[in-house]
Amino acid sequence: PQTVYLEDYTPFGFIVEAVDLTFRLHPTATRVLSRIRFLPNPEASDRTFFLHGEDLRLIRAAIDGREITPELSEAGLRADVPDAPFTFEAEVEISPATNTALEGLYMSSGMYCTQCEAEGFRKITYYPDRPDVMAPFEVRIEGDQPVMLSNGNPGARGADFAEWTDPWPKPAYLFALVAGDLVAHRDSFTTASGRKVDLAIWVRPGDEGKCAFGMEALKKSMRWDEEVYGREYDLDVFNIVAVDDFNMGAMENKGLNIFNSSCVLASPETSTDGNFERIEAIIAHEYFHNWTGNRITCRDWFQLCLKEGLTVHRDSEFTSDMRSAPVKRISDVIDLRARQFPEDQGPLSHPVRPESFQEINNFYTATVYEKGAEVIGMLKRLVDDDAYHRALDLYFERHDGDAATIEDWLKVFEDTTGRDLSQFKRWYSQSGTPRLHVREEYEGDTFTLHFRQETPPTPGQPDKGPQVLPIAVGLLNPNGDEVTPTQILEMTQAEQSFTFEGLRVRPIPSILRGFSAPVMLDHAEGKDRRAFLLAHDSDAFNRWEAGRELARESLVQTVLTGAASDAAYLDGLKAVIRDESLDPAYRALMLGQPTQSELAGLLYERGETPDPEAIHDAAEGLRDAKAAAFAGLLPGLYEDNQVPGPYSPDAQSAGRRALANAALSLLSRRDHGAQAQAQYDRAGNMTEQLSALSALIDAGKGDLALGRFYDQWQGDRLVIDKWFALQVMLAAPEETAAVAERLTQHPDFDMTNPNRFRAVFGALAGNHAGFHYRDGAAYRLLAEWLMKLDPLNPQTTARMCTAFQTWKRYDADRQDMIRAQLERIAALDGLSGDTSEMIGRILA
Ligand code: DPP
Ligand code: ZN
Repeated sequence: PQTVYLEDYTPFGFIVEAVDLTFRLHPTATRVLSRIRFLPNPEASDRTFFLHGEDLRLIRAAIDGREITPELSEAGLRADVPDAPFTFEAEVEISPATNTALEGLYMSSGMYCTQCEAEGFRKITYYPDRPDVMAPFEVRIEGDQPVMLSNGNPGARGADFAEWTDPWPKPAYLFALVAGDLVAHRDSFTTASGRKVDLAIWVRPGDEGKCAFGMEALKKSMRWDEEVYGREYDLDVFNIVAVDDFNMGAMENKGLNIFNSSCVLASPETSTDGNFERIEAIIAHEYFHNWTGNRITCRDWFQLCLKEGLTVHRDSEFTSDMRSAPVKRISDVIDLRARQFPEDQGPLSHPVRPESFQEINNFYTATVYEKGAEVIGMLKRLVDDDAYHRALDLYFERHDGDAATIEDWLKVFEDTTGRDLSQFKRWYSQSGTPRLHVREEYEGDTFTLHFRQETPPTPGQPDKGPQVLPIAVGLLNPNGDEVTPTQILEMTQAEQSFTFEGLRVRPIPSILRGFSAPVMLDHAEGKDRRAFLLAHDSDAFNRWEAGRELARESLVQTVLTGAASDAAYLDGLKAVIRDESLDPAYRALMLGQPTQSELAGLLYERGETPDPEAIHDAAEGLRDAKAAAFAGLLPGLYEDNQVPGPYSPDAQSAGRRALANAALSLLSRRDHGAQAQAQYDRAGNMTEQLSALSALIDAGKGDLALGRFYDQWQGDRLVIDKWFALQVMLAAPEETAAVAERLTQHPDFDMTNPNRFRAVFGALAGNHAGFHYRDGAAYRLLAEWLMKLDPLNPQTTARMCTAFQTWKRYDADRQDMIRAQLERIAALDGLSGDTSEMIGRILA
């Protein structure tokens, strides 16, 4: 595999003026006819005419109507072309039905669909498949499918053809085609300037009843983007299609978003509250890409964070506005710590804007997306909301229609605010999670915070410079009142101190409020201090974080010394969860505790070798301790938060269910699942059904319910995914691998469906103590299945290799076992470039 470097960027030698495509659909022999108008690009020096193309059978090619015999290779086509505008034509044949990689044009349950980001269009026809080549597309689809869709606005159509015109120049990665037996859930939206847009969600017959929620989310997103960013939709139609076999969550193709069905189909009976919230966020995310991604796209794939970081930031803002902002922030930080921190602290660490790659599909990562969004959040904090929106207005005005870069992005902020962002730019180029250490000093009536930052070495980056850190700080009085409201301290040096004058009593600082920078904070506060902040902090995030810190410390002490769960933590937590003035969703988050994987990372960070079984026992012990300490409180909490009446997925109701179900999970540790069984028997929605089932499995009473659940839902692929995942996720450590292996033999296990594969193996990797069980069975099982999947679907295989990314944390025996499995995969004959790059980086 070849490595591509950011610094090697050069523009393409030609401009594409217009693209005309005709598809003659056939499962194994689809013909794609292209007519592409090229002009010499005055800004390019290299006029080599090379078009990407992979797995294509070339039938004929012509330039200006004259047949040519181009030079073909595995990667594409080269030809001699005139030094003047010309039309290139080609006819190729492809086989969607045998395309198991789910990249390019493929079939999913009899339906044709496409996935072209990042480099899938080259599997459809010969084309300069790079995001900086943008052109308007005309598409004609010929076939006998009842519904045939592409990007843009609909044109002529007949019984056996449909035509589509997309007037907005776009890169090939945003091309889409869908054809099949589909039904529409329709609606419409009138834009701020009064244009009516026809909206449709297309699904397989039988799924019509699962579209209403997604449609509402789409309309809310369209309105929100007008109100908050001044961005209107720009075509006559907006189509969404649900597809069962899809590598990603969803794809923002211009005017024709394609969704993994798990990320759009929703009904109270089959979807949990968590599913509903996620669907709303993903619909918003893909819709927001219409401006941040499509109208303004990326110059090259190194700039992926330009559209992804910004669009994740925008969808987080949207969710905060639609639901609870503190709950969203806490959830985002939980997710960042679970997915991005381990990546940034291990062998796969890379900058938000990577500088080289072999396979771009391997860089659709938590770092590019979620850390990319954190970087934008910091920028906004540093310049303030008002300047942020002025900078965004300038960005849209200046770069509409462009394929832009991070330099362009930062320049609009510099031009708007007059700030120099050259040091801030390190957030895009420097990998690794900064550690922020803080020391307090109080003298006279002056309180000083001394900060020190450092970022440990990461692959390819031994030395780091200090980063710009916006540190949100507030000060409290010992009586719990806030004496200094939140302010942003802007740290730019390796060591820096900030003073607060005129404080007659020593204040208690609340540092990094709202998680104002994605760092690991090292603040040697005692337990009492944390308990104080848990009781009094006016910043909802830091109040939660204080509880989290107490929980972490309690768990670490249990692991290292066998100490009992911390009574101060349990007392403080009790006061919070019984406080009815607090949002139930927030209280439910308070009842949660750090994941076992997070604890393993924390122990490793402190120079200890994490023992997964000891961590598992400590985590279970803390749950038991909560169940005992809150025994008097839980039944009331459970009863009071039942939500009567018909199910509604709104944030309020979901929050109450979350709290009731958190209570249920603790209750069932003492009543052996009696309450959970009662809930299972009467459950009227998936949230209640699934949490009851989890509590039953946890109490060792799940077998009967699991059987009933399967019988009830065996016709519903998405629900059966939950059935697969739950069993592996909740299996006892010593049984986890065996449970997963048994499930792979189930007739419903289908490795070619990414959702099903992830249901089993994502859950296997997520069951920390089970995955790392000392016999190594789970390592072997995962490796075996990755080797089976790689020839079929390299993208999903490569993604799942991340299960091994934390391997250096563990003891020598586990490391040996994991290394053996990684080497076994690496040695596989014909291993894909995707997987080979991932294994190489993990082993390096
Ligand atoms: N479809 C993926 C996303 O929206 C990649 N663009 O993030
Ligand atoms: Zn995206």
